[in-house]
Amino acid sequence: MHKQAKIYVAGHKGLVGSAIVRCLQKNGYGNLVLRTSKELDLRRQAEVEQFFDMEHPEYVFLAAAKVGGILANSTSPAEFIYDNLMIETNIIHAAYQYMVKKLLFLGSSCIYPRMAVQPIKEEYLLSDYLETTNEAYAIAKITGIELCKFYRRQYACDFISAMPTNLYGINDNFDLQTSHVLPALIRKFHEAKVNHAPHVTLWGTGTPLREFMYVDDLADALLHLMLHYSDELHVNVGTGEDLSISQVAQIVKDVVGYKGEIQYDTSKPDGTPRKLLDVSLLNRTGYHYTTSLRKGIELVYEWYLQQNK
Ligand code: GFB
Repeated sequence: MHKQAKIYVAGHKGLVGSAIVRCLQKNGYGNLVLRTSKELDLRRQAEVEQFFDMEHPEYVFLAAAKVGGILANSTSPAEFIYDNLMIETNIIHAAYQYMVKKLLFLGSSCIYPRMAVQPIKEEYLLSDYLETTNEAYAIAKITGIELCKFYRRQYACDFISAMPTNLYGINDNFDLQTSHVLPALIRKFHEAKVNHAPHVTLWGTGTPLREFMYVDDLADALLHLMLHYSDELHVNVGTGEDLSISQVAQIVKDVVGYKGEIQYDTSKPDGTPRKLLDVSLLNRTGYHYTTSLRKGIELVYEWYLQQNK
């Protein structure tokens, strides 16, 4: 991918898309094609084909998606499956029609079976039942992986798929109903500190284990895969390390400097007990993550304070 290549980052305003843009610009790729969802509704095939016909991007990072935490996924399954199926199908098919040189599709670690053997290898996909709280999103993302695989097989398209673990970073979603856990913890502990609240209430039991990757490390890994990986097997992207929700809550509590108590609302779902990714395939391609969880949380909290002065 030469430095003047025309690169389309679908979903460039989101947590992952904006990190990909930062990473591309940091590495000298300046010829980026970007569209907001108001400028281009990726669920409408005619609009997507018109866009590809006009712009003819050479490379595509498919980071556009409808995403959310455990509550959003479990309360809006029809939106999650419809929006994500339409977005990925339209972009992948248009990339084939308009002869995109290479496309990278982004899924999620929730594609794997709820009780998969840990750490989870890429080959465990579709080997057992999915986690019910996010099966709609998971089925849509599994379909994206299969689309890339079959377009490679039938049309020789160089379309690859990456499956990131739980992500966090600047420009995340901090809405307490729809966000993922880490931004929710940062906001909850910050607001409790500012308001001198005696306790913070978290969801579930605090016992599930999660793996967290700083989004700028993910973006580096995605550029690395775009440059160096070309095969039909999707690639897990993560740190290979996990901890409990209670443990990560303690780190956030300490970084924020909150001194009160932590309580758990067990009426809220825990979700899958664990989803640690086996990242040996990624590591064999030569990529290793660099930002520790504590450092990443410190960077995000610093950014959060700037945004909420
Ligand atoms: O990050 P999260 O919403 O999604 O929740 P998943 C992770 C764990 O944190 C769950 C607990 O056990 C939650 O119960 N948790 C505790 C909280 N307090 C909170 C809180 O205030 N907010 C949130 N959101 N969680 C998602 C999938 O699963 O993982 C998505 O639903 C996607 O589709 C994403 O795959 C990567 O990690 O459980």
